[in-house]
Amino acid sequence: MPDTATRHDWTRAEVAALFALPFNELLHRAHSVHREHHDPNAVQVSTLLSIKTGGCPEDCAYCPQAARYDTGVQAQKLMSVEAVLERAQAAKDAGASRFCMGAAWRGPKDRDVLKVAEIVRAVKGLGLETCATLGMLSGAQADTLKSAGLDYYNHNLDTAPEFYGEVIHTRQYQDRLDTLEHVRHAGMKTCCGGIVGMGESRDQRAGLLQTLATLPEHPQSVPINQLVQVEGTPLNGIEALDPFEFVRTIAVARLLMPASMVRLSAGRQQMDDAVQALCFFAGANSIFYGEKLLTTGNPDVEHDRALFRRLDLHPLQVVEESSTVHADILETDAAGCGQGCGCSAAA
Ligand code: SAM
Ligand code: DTB
Ligand code: SF4
Repeated sequence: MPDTATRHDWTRAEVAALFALPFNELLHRAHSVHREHHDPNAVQVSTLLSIKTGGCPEDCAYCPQAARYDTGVQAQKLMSVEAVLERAQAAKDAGASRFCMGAAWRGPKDRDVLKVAEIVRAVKGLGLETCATLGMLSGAQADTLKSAGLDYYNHNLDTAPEFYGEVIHTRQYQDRLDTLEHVRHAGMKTCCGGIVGMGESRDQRAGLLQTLATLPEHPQSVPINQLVQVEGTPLNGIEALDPFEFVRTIAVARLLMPASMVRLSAGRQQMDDAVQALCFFAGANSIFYGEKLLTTGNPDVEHDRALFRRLDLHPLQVVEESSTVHADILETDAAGCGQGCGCSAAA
């Protein structure tokens, strides 16, 4: 039987042993744990918007928004509240339950935080869950965002501690851990994961997941990104990861953090539908929905609607304290099962 107790003391060797399980055994265990904690047919749907694009001073070797790489990304300043609100309304109308806003900053200035706080208040007012990823935050900045109604803060560890220095030189792993501490202390939920396919070893993928699973609390959302290779970035042209290794990473994340939402994040546009289906079986239960991530592509909406239909998946309805955020990315089917999946099963 799978070990279903939620643990915070995983060792690297234990995590590596999970990666080394026969593929079918690993997927069986991960799916069993998944079913104990989640509806296996429900997928949480988030939409992502780049509210401040490009021109970033950091040197993350994967990122098209770093100013130092010639990637063709045009730097843009912070969007206005009105412009973001329009996009948030469109995301809500398209069926997203969470709106995630990304900014290409090393960390925001205090005056930027005040502007983002205004944006968060407005988006929250639409009845959407809010998430932001703005780089490093001080404790006071995290408090300001929490007061504005920010539900989640996305800040990824990205890779194993010992591989971090090969990918990013302009900040330290400890800086990431410190920001996560400020976010937790402010009372926000953390969205924290990483990127695979950057040339790391399997043991280093295990190291990333072990670090995530031994944080003071498991991140409520765990985005697993597959590297999107972008021309002009140092990691462009690197050997692509075996898709089954990506599925294994999702499965191990599910086993280590049973109650968290595991997001099949960047890289879906480059991924075969069958691989995505395996990821959902292995325990992924969240996606970004909409044609763009921050600067790169995501599957188009029609494609995802069809995929949900083909796999009988339905968008997760998020229950908030005072209301339910209804997520329905498919046409309503009055005669269907009532879960917004467009199927013809009776309620
Ligand atoms: N600047 C802030 C930061 O780095 O925390 C927020 C925005 S940054 C673009 C958010 C995350 O996007 C990164 O931590 C990384 O995990 C992910 N990301 C960036 N470029 C990517 C790529 N080419 N492929 C996959 N994930 C990527
Ligand atoms: C996360 O883990 N992945 C998203 C979100 N958090 C902000 C970002 C993916 C970015 C992919 C590259 C791009 O579109 O620029
Ligand atoms: Fe800047 Fe974030 Fe991109 Fe790194 S990942 S270059 S910090 S935008």
